[in-house]
Amino acid sequence: MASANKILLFNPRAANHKARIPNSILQVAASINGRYDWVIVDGNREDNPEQKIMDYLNTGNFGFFGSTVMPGPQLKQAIPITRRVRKELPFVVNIWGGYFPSNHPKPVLHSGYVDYVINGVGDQAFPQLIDALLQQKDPGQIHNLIYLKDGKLIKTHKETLLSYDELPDLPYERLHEFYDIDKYLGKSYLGNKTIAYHSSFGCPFKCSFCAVVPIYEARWNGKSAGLIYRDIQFLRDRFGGDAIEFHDNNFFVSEKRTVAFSQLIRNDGMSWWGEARIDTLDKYKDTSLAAMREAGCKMIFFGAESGNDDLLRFMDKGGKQNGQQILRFAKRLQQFDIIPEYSFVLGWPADSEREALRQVDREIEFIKRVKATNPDTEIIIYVYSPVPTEGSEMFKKVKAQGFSFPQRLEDWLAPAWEHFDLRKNPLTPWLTPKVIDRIKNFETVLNAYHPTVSDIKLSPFKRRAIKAVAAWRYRLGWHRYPYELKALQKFWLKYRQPEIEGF
Ligand code: B12
Ligand code: SF4
Repeated sequence: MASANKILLFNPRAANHKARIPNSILQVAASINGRYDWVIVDGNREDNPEQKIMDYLNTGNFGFFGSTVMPGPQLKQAIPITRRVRKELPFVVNIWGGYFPSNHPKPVLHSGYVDYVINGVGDQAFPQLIDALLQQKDPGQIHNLIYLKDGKLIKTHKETLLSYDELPDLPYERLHEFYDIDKYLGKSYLGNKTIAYHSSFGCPFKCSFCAVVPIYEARWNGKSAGLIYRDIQFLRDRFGGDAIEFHDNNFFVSEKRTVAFSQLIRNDGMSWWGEARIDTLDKYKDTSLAAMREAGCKMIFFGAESGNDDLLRFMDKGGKQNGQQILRFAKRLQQFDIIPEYSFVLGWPADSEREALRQVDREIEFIKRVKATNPDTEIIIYVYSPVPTEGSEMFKKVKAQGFSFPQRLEDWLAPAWEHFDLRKNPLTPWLTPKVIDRIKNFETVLNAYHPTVSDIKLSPFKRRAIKAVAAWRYRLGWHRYPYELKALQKFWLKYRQPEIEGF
């Protein structure tokens, strides 16, 4: 079908409530905008995205179906829909990109219905692949591609980084023709119309548990402050955006860029949030932290991970972060009225249930110390879920203990693997139900005794009430069977999980 060169880009449903600007797929759209005709289907904004996709493709004008895929719930739409496209329209080329296929290309390509995986950044690889396929050229010279040739997996050279400043602008106006952008700018702790913005590739560190590492191999490139500010001004003036969530893996790598952005935005009255490392931000000057707060930086997410220095070393946290620093830094941020949001990962690989329980108890004790040091600190708890960081000591230990990922793509749809992706129910041999219960029960008590400020629906009365009910448990360390708290939480509390239901 020579005329079938339109491209359908799909963002499978990832959020149950708050749909936000689908930056992954929008940036891919930017790479072909003006060169190829494209449409976008956002699963977060459609009741029946499958029907919509089939209606588009059945026009016969489309040659390419591209889907972005994170692990977890996005697979629930990406797998069956891509499979159906292959079955009913075998001439359409199916291309997946994003963290899941980049980190798990084998099951994806061996499924028989995904033809190409874009490995990491797609801004050059995607248009080049479309060009090659339309011109019937061998795609073997294109960087960042994974595909099967004669049943063999081919991985082309990996370009880990591109210069963000040289990328084309995101086609917001065109997205608005498909989906009203106002509805992407939701109410949050930060504001009434919160913009989701992504301003940098990668991360310069190599934590051994992190999915960003195999993709970017410890490299980072950020858009310059002036260009970020220009986009934010546009989204503010055109669509009424009044707050920003920076979706970068590590927004604060460059102090110079952060300060420059703060200076630009300081008079706009916009609140903002982003993700950082404790050791990086601890090196920032006091004047920089003050400038950030003055410019609207209200809260920062940090991977604190653990209070145990041996574990921090084991996870390659750069060797620069330690328990004392985590505590001290929580206090330091308090002076600047910036809320530290610390995430801890519990359930690291352990040789026995006893050891796993001991680790969990130590972390619980540490988290309580953090709260005592700066009660404003928000705590997020994850359960460790392995990612394929080949070569790291962590992943070696994980494999040695008998853990392996599913080999068939469909197997990722099993509820247990979905929960695994959500970092809630690991399929890791060392985490027995007893260990999981201990983590969950503590989480329940902690979130009742310290309800999150970001739950904007929780009234001061409910906040006080739930805290009072939980007080004895928190103080005495009696976390078992917290049924009364679970009942109250069900009605009142919404535990903040930045990457599950929104930041
Ligand atoms: C926004 C976001 C979300 C949003 C949803 C986004 C959406 N699509 O609607 C929400 C908050 C719902 C979310 C949820 C989850 N997320 Co999330 N999310 C992100 C975040 C912060 C930004 C994504 C983004 O917009 N990036 C900007 C774009 C430009 O970059 P990109 O996605 O990498 O895209 C480039 C390439 O990957 C490639 N590409 C990507 N897609 C495609 C598609 C095609 C066709 C092509 C050709 C190329 C291509 O080209 C793009 C341009 O270069 C990322 C971290 C990050 N900074 O990327 C985590 C991230 C992707 N999420 C992650 C995870 C694990 C989750 C969860 C599954 C679990 C959890 N507990 O966090 C949940 C799932 C919950 C659910 N209900 O689905 C992990 C994935 C790691 C992994 N193990 O593989 C990340 C990397 C965070 C992290 N560091 O751990 N997430
Ligand atoms: S600092 Fe954060 S994003 Fe960077 S490698 Fe470590 S966990 Fe991943």
